[in-house]
Amino acid sequence: MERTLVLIKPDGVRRSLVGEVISRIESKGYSIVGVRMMNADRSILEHHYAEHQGKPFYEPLLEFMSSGPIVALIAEGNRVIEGFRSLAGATDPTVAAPGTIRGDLARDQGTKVVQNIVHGSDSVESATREIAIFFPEGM
Ligand code: IDP
Ligand code: MG
Repeated sequence: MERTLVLIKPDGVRRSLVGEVISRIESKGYSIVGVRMMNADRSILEHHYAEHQGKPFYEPLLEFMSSGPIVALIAEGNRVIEGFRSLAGATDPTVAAPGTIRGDLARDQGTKVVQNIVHGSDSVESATREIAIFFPEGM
């Protein structure tokens, strides 16, 4: 069974959208098989966002992601990686389709980094890598 890593980012936690995000994942029919609330430290975020190192939004991204607690989730189901990316919507919340998490719940705040409520793994390889970062003891 396929698994993906979902993060509810600090903006989602601050705005009390943890239940809403989990509800959308469960309503779609996926199972939540792991959950962990945490304050992500810099080393965990550097590891998680290694592909973005050097980009102009990299430092603001790490700063934002460590600005408050996050919730890490493992969601499970056939094609859940693609399915959660579809539930999340486009990276830019201004143009993310209505009906998606980002399209319904986020907007451009004029910040250096886009605040868009959730992260979802984008491939089997990144899901495996990212789940190991946030759930090092396994799940
Ligand atoms: P994704 O979260 O939709 O997979 P990525 O390209 O992996 O998007 O980028 C990681 C995160 O970095 C995004 O979710 C968003 O918070 C932020 N980000 C991505 N591209 C930009 C940008 O062009 N400007 C500002 N922030 C960005
Ligand atoms: Mg990504």
